[in-house]
Amino acid sequence: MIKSILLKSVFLGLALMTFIACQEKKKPVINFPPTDLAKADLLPKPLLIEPTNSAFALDRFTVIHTSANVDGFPEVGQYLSEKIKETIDLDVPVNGSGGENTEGVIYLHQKEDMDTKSPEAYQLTIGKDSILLEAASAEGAFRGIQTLRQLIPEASNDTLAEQKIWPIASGKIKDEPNFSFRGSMLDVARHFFTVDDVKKYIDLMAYYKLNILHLHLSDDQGWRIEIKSWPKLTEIGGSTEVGGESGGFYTQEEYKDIVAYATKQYITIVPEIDMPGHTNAASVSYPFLNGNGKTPKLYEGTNVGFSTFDTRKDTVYAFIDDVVREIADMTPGPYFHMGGDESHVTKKNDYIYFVNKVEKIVQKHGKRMIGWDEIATADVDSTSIAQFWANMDNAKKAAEKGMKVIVSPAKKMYLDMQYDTLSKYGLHWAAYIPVDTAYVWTPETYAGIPMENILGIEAPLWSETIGTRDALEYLAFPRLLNYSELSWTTQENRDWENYKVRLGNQAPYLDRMDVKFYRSPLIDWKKSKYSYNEIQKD
Ligand code: TNX
Repeated sequence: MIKSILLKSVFLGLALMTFIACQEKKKPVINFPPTDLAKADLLPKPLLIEPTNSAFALDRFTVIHTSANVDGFPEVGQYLSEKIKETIDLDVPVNGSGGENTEGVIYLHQKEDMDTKSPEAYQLTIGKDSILLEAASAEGAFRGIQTLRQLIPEASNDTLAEQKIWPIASGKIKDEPNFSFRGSMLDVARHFFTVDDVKKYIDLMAYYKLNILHLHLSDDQGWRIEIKSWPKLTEIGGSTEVGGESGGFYTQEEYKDIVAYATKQYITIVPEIDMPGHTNAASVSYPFLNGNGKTPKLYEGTNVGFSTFDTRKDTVYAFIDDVVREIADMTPGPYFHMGGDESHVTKKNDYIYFVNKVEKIVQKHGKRMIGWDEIATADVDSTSIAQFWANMDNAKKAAEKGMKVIVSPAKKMYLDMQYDTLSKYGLHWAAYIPVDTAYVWTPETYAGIPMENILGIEAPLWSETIGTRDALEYLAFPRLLNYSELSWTTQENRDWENYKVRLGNQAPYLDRMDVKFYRSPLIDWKKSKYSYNEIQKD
């Protein structure tokens, strides 16, 4: 009896929805979930959400219209259209005809006075008939469309109807980032990762509003970027990796391709050439660089701190000038990272002398120098940036010098730290970092330096223990999403209990993207047709 009543009401519901959907154009009144914008699974959580408890119907009559003569807006509209197509197989034309009709339009509109300084700020006003996304710059519009993408349901609400509708909860969102520098780092030196691996990582970063990708391009075990004036760096230095595997490197064309791919998604590439330590691969290629008196051989192990450049040789600086010049020429972003960590066999005075010299070279080529926190022990300029990873005193020293600091504490943010003792990959020299530990801390106060000195945060992924994309994804996901929220969302808006529900609801997206993320038992992962675990069971 109960069963038949239930069946009848399901049938009636479906019939009603089909009827609504079959009405010729003219938007139906939509009164089914999701209509509460405040409950949407947005990650990172926006600054302000005001629900109006109705919905916009995304369907095959929807079009996108953008500010036409503003740099980047039409491209952002095109990007949104492509992502909608990829996700739900719906064609949404951009800047074609039909936009005069005020129903079913997504507007991407430039608004110069956003009453905030952040170029990444945006406002979304979702009504029944239109969605208005306003931003002062295309960068802001790009961040805003990530929010919009996250609001589109994975499946339409009326799968049996001819006219499918994807309802988007209505209301207003005002949003801007907590930090302007929101990064992650890939160590492509200990193990090499292909251009496609990096591009997939960039796609995922963009969806979660991260905007900096730092590439660790050289280390003892490998040199990964073609330098035309010093070809043996990649011929010899790029030939191996940890464990004796075959290594690899990016040609300049490939590097430029990565940069262009990132730029299109408003992500800045920060190239790192680590020196004066972590330079064995360079010194094997050109032994004159070597300063520790030993004849170097290719290195496939995982020890650190045994190599150094000769800091008192002019030819070493001529070499560095070429390397910085060639890389700076291909890098539109403002930064060049010179490493500077763990130079255990470089004498203190030599280290200071070296960092000062390299800083001048980096500046000469128009870039702002970043280095790991040890560089604060040299006489660095206040325009240079220290990346705090281990030594709090160095972070404080940097702030005292008026430098900006990037917060990347190994104990909280190293993506290569194991989740727990059972983790398949990773190290644990700094800590075990389960998913909650990676979220429940405060980057704003952790380093004990004033907020105005904090440029932002970055989560590095070192690759001693990972050689495949699956292994990379196991360590990076889901924790990268935690860092997206820690960097974008204000402290007042962060809450673990609330976050963990939104995180669990990212599983359908991550599965669709075929991300082999670690299904932490702390999280209730939402199931979907894309769940690879489910597929494997079939
Ligand atoms: C420390 S962090 C390093 C890296 C290692 C990493 C492993 C830093 C500046 N140096 O060389 O890969 O630990 O977790």
